[in-house]
Amino acid sequence: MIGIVIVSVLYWTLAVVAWSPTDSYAPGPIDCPSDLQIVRPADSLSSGEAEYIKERNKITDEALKTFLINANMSDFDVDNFFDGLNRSINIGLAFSGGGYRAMLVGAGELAALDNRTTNSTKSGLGGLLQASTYLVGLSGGNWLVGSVIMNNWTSIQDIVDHNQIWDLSNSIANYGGLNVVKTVKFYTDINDDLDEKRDAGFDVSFTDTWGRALSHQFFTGLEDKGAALTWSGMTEFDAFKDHTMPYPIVVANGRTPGTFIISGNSTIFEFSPYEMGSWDPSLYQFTQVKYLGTQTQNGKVSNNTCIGGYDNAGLVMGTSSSLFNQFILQINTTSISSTLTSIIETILGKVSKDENDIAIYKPNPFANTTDFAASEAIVKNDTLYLVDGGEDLQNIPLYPLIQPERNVDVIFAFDNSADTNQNWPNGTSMIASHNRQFLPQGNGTIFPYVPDADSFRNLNLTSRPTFFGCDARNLSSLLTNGNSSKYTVYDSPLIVYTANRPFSYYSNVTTFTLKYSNTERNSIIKNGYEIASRLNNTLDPEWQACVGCAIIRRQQERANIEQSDQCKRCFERYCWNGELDTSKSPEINFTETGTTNGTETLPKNSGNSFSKHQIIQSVAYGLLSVLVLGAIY
Ligand SMILES: *[C@@H]1O[C@H](CO)[C@@H](O)[C@H](O)[C@H]1NC(C)=O
Ligand SMILES: *[C@@H]1O[C@H](CO)[C@@H](O)[C@H](O)[C@H]1NC(C)=O
Ligand SMILES: *[C@@H]1O[C@H](CO)[C@@H](O)[C@H](O)[C@H]1NC(C)=O
Ligand SMILES: *[C@@H]1O[C@H](CO)[C@@H](O)[C@H](O)[C@H]1NC(C)=O
Ligand SMILES: *[C@@H]1O[C@H](CO)[C@@H](O)[C@H](O)[C@H]1NC(C)=O
Ligand SMILES: *[C@@H]1O[C@H](CO)[C@@H](O)[C@H](O)[C@H]1NC(C)=O
Ligand SMILES: *[C@@H]1O[C@H](CO)[C@@H](O)[C@H](O)[C@H]1NC(C)=O
Ligand SMILES: *[C@@H]1O[C@H](CO)[C@@H](O)[C@H](O)[C@H]1NC(C)=O
Ligand SMILES: *[C@@H]1O[C@H](CO)[C@@H](O)[C@H](O)[C@H]1NC(C)=O
Ligand SMILES: *[C@@H]1O[C@H](CO)[C@@H](O)[C@H](O)[C@H]1NC(C)=O
Ligand SMILES: *[C@@H]1O[C@H](CO)[C@@H](O)[C@H](O)[C@H]1NC(C)=O
Ligand SMILES: CC(=O)N[C@H]1CO[C@H](CO)[C@@H](O)[C@@H]1O
Repeated sequence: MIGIVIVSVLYWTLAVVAWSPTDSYAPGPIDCPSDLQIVRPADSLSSGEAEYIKERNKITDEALKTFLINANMSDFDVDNFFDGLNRSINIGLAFSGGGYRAMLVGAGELAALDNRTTNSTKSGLGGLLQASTYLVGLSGGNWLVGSVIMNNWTSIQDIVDHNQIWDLSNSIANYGGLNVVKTVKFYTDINDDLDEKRDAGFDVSFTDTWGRALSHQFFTGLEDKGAALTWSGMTEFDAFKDHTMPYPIVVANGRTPGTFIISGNSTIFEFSPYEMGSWDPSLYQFTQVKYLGTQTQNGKVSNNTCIGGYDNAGLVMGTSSSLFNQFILQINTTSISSTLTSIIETILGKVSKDENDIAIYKPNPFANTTDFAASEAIVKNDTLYLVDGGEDLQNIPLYPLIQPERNVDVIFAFDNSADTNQNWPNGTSMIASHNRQFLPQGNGTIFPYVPDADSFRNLNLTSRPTFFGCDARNLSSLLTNGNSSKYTVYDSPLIVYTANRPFSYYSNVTTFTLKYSNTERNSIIKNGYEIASRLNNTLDPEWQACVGCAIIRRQQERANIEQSDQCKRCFERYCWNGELDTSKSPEINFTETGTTNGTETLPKNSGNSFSKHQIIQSVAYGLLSVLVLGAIY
């Protein structure tokens, strides 16, 4: 048994060709055509994505047929529906941020959609993942997406069964637990990696440390713990080459230099396998991920020298989740000892002075790009500053999926945010995404109407999945906002919103809980499965069919096809009908133990600050070790 494990790990290490040119964390020169233009305006999909989607759609068409047949929809002829299609149905999946909670609840939700999960086609929505075109993650949700993708398109079933990654039994700051030697090696290895990048002539930021640390949990099977694993390298995986995986996207925010708070008009960046950049008018450009680190002049490679290996997979995942910024913001609100606070503030103070609290991408590929529209702040700086994708409150990464160029029909939005005091979602992220369309940064995108946070709670819109934008024609008043003559309301996807709820486990652990036993980890994953499957399809035996109704809705509207009676019933059950209830409701207490059926209105009262305290302590010790070791080595 042990022999098999060792052999398979070795095989994997040798077979992956996703490495940086230096075979280490340091970026280094790679060949590229002379005068290569690596920046382009964001007026279309990249050719790489367009090609991928074309091939992927051949697979999703078939997988969607299978899913819809399995969904047992009445008065609906699957073949007939597909015969009438002149395009493919594009399904987008979006997994929110929220630390390990979001990663693990999201993992259960993903498992419910994955036909590789045992029995998921019966007790879940198995096959929906196979029928999906896009898979998007942000912060904790990006750890989920990145872990699955960058481990050769593994499955949650496999992660849980074989325990090769996601050992969270010790906090990341205390990696070895009682094994102090292991912890010391963890920090010295990270320190060495950072030195190599520095020695190669590149600035490192705190996010480099964070990304390397995360990689130890996510790329455990690799001998170098992912030091040389590149994000663009995923294009070398079989599951990418044969288009088995949905097209993955990870979201981060641009931070205006000199500010901490990110507003709704921040620039939203996305990392896809081929490109990094933004659709927002404040940038409206994309560059090739593979060549990050390359010196450019007006988007052209300077000096005929390209750099590779800068796009380390852990760095990209760490960028989308630069949670440490939030410690800086929250440190004064906690009750930790003043000595410790001052130590942490000293460390963090040091870091932030050099703008090191955020991810530094230097050289900035967009520097001096005068040919395309873009804001002064981003283009005029030699450094590109990126932070956690959730810092503009849009904690569900919906933005890449509402871009009309992507032609998405339906988005499954999994919200595992901690909005309320008790760490449950309350729709804040949906509201932020709705509001953004009215800002200049919205740039003609359409996002359906959503109610306020009180109504989300009072109308039980977080107790069960809720469909938004059920009737595209109702969105026509949104179309006039922005210069959108090019688009129609049918370009705005229907959104199936699903919030974190307790079924068999209280999966509302705080965002800063860093330590999970395998039992706890698996319980949260199981609860996630129950959320997405409406308790294994027991709360609503028609749940699969209702999901089918949501998927085909936009096409039915486009083609003017009447919904079946079953779909009409589904929509009455799941669509938000525009009703509001803004009252401040009284608290309702419900049992802390045992299984709930997930439908109760959740109480509002004060949460705890204990684990925040704990985490800041362990982060402080971790940082201290880095500093101490940094001084020694
Ligand atoms: C990735 O997984 C596929 C099966 O899904 C396997 O055929 C392939 O060898 C694996 N690749 C690596 C590099 O391990
Ligand atoms: C999962 O779905 C894919 C695509 O439809 C299919 O090729 C594969 O056989 C299915 N796997 C299982 C275990 O059902
Ligand atoms: C899968 O379903 C079968 C038949 O209903 C059942 O016997 C089996 O225990 C299930 N397996 C799991 C892992 O749930
Ligand atoms: C780039 O942004 C940083 C951080 O705000 C600032 O200190 C620096 O002066 C800027 N550089 C240029 C060339 O504007
Ligand atoms: C965002 O909007 C606010 C208010 O409209 C404005 O003060 C601020 O400068 C804007 N920030 C950016 C980065 O555009
Ligand atoms: C051009 O490349 C050479 C060799 O790599 C290097 O020595 C030189 O500094 C580079 N010049 C610029 C302007 O980057
Ligand atoms: C925390 O409080 C101290 C003292 O009041 C202040 O100097 C510091 O800037 C505050 N830090 C943050 C992140 O607000
Ligand atoms: C922009 O171009 C000017 C003129 O070539 C140069 O001096 C400046 O350093 C460039 N700025 C950046 C951020 O590359
Ligand atoms: C919803 O969450 C936001 C963000 O945490 C919070 O500010 C707001 O008070 C919450 N509102 C309700 C009604 O729960
Ligand atoms: C989780 O939710 C339950 C019920 O709302 C609440 O009693 C508990 O305090 C919450 N736990 C955390 C860590 O917020
Ligand atoms: C929300 O759920 C609670 C508890 O199950 C129920 O009492 C209430 O009537 C529901 N409200 C609506 C608008 O469905
Ligand atoms: C539809 C729309 O408004 N698109 C605009 C997005 O922003 C870019 C850059 O400012 C414009 O060129 C587009 O026309």
